Amino acid sequence: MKELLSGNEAIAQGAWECGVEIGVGYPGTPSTETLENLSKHDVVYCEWAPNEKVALEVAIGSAMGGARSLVTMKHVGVNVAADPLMSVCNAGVNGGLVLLCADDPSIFSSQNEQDSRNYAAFARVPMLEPADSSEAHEFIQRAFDISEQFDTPAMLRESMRIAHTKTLVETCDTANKPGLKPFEPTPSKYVMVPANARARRLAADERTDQLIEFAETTDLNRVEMRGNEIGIICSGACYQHVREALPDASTFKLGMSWPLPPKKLAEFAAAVDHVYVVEEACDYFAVHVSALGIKLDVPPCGSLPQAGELTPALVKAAFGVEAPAHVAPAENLPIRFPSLCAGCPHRLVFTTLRDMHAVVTGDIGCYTLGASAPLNAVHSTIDMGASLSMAHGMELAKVPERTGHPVVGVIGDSTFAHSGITSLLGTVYNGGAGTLCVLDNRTTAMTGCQGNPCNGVTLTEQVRGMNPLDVPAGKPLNIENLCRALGVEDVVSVNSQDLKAVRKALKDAVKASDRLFVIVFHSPCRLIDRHREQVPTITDCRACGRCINLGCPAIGKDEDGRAVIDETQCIGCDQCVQTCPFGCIAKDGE
Ligand SMILES: Cc1ncc(C[n+]2csc(CCOP(=O)(O)OP(=O)(O)O)c2C)c(N)n1
Repeated sequence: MKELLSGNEAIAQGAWECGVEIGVGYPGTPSTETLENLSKHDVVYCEWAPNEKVALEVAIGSAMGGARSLVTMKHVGVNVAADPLMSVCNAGVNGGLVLLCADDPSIFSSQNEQDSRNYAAFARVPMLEPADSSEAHEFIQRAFDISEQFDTPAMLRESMRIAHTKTLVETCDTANKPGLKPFEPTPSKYVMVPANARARRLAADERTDQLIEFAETTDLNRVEMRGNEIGIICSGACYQHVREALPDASTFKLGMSWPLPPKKLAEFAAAVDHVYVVEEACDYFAVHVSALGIKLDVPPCGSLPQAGELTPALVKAAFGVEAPAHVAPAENLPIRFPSLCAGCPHRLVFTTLRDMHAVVTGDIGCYTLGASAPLNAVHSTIDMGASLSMAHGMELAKVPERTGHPVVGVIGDSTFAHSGITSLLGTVYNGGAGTLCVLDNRTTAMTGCQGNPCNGVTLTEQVRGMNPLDVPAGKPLNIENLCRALGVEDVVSVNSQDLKAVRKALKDAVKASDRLFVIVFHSPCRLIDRHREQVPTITDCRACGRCINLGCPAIGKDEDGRAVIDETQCIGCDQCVQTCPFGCIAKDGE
């Protein structure tokens, strides 16, 4: 059957067709929908792990137990999973093991730009790179075959463009299940003590030689000769850009980007006058192809950009091909800054921290928007879990004493479960002090409201229609009890929609500067709790700007600077009612 599928949908479909038994991952744009789609197939067991390291370890276990296992994550997730990856690459597999990593060139929705192909070269595991959904569907199946044939984990890399673009895919309506492989305990293969690890390292070297031979002959790597003048080495979405920008150029499309096929690349280079690499946001091919002794040319009109996603227009510009003029957007379009939603339970915590002039070590989630104007309350966002450990570091550097401003770490519920728990443990263990806030909105909002250990809603339940607010079958984590069990003595629970309570909790906590305080703010995300209350009205506004400074998208101002409420966006959360110092905002009858 022909279907129009996104790369993620195609990978899920292909994984089901080739008999994947277990899918495990941690959400992260642009990878998230892969596991959500795979879990729609009842026969495949899928779950969200608390983080990517755990996800990969679960998949290593199920693959070792004989089940074809898929693990999914975004590019930065591979950093978290790198520890098991760098050992399982030597141990190898039993049932096939494929790690899907979704890269984000141009940083549309991430904390950095990094190219996962470097991890394949680092771990010496085969890396496949589809260039459209049809290939995504095929390559996931080929990756499992390669994994089992060569006794290695394999990686499949997609970029945002491949993950979210829909193209036609020829799908099959029956799954070809190889079934579970027998499990034979083989400690010499899986117990990575030095004596075994040394032997496995040599086995991995032999495997690399076999994979290079495979790369020379596989049809995953395709030479398309269209003339002898220009030859371009490329992969993934960049192949599509090259075809569009330079339709007459010969191409070497690498469907397998690690290991490279040295002989085949040298033959291609010899067959053309000029050989170039076209890749985005990284010099992976440039470095690895040059290292094979192939001299690469610089495009006639200058190198391609080092950072960011490529487009056909950028490729054309580098090769001196005229491109249609860029159509500038219409003038005077209203500027829309990213902001927390109307009624977001994170907002009052940030307005309070801003007004207290706190130094806030932030984290990754919707609440990163606490850094945007007019909240301007967050001073760092580095990686998941860093808020709590960085707050401890700031305390060690005596920032509160030296600046007169309290340091407060702020983390979301999913991020707390991902890697905040060990950060908190480090602070407790070392006798640290300070104020740490967990913003529990009952969901992983940033990536599309997935369940997580704090609400206990499993992936299977959610795919079957469960709301994270419903009572789950899984076990929800009691954050307060966990913090107490870790040794934090001062733990308080606060309704994050109650401004007075938010202010009091934060003021009390920062006053006790020699103690460690954890405040757990609770209130559901407005995307999972969609009820709306009466919209308030504004009378005699004095244009003080306090409600405007909430940064609520439902509040604007008229020409005189007086506040106005956009009734279509307002959900009647009362944050502005509580904030107005003059009582000018109220609901009828109150
Ligand atoms: C290592 C890593 N994995 C995954 C992501 C994708 N991601 C960004 S924020 C986030 C979780 C946000 O959930 P939560 O902490 O509950 O905050 P909320 O968005 O609900 O406010 C995830 C999974 C990431 N940025 N980095």
